[in-house]
Amino acid sequence: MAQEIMQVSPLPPFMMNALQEADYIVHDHTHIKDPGALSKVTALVGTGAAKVDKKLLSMLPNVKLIVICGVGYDGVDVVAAKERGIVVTHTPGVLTDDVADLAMSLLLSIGRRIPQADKFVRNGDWVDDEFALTHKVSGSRLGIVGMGRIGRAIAKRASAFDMPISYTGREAKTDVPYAFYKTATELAAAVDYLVVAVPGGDNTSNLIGASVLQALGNKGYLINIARGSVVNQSVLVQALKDKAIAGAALDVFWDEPIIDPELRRLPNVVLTPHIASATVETRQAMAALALANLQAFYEKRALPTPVPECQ
Ligand code: 8YV
Repeated sequence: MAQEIMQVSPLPPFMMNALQEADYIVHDHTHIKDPGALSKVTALVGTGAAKVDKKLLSMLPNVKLIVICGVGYDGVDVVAAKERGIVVTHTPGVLTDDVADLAMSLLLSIGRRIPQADKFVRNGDWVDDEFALTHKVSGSRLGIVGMGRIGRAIAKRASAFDMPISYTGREAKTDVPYAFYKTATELAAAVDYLVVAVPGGDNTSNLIGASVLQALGNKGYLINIARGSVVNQSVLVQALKDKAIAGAALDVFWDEPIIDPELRRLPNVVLTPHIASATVETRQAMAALALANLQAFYEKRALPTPVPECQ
């Protein structure tokens, strides 16, 4: 019998196709309202952008699984899910390289002003002007907020650029050779580039605020490939306007895809549309892992990648 599942965010076509090929009946939560139909749904599927709160869960009496196609699941109320005996899965590991690659790309882009240089050439400005000198990236100091899988992959890449690496996190790790700072503010004061690589959610909301940006200073750059919620939006925009920091390169935003017009107008930013995991190879691997979790659940096998709280 075909299983009835519900998508809780738009799904990429190859995820949708894979679900349909595997014979799942996929409902869309923006269309299904009838309680009889809702009670047939046994699993929810969404991307990292999915919002699954207590209210939504209360409409779905028979849901037993939430499958997130993404490593971040901060939109899911895991506590409420666990109270109901619902297991949450995500897709760690398969996107680490892509996210770290984008973090380095953003770091180089903001440091060497690549988008601005590209615009300079396209606009014909080169004919009677010289592009302003930037600063050397190799050998500059990198601070990573969050030394998890992605933080480590960024550190590995930055090591090849001879960047001294330090980090902050809940605790010092015994298996990395990098300097540990207890707070993001102390870390920011010691580096040229500060990369945010922590999960979103209540524990990290507004972690990067005024004191961190002040410590980073007018020669420091902020890079965020984690979640917009980790950085205090208005404080960052003000710091960029005042040139209290040198610049920011952001792949994630507070209310994406709606971007603060003030931020869009600033010259000292590089902005990308949440593309850290957006390669064909990685999105396919994420979809395959999400599907593997779903299939394991219905076949009553151990789930490949439950979130840590559900292990
Ligand atoms: C995507 C992400 O936004 O994995 C995450 O946490 O933010 C991204 O990979 C996403 O979930 C796309 O499906």
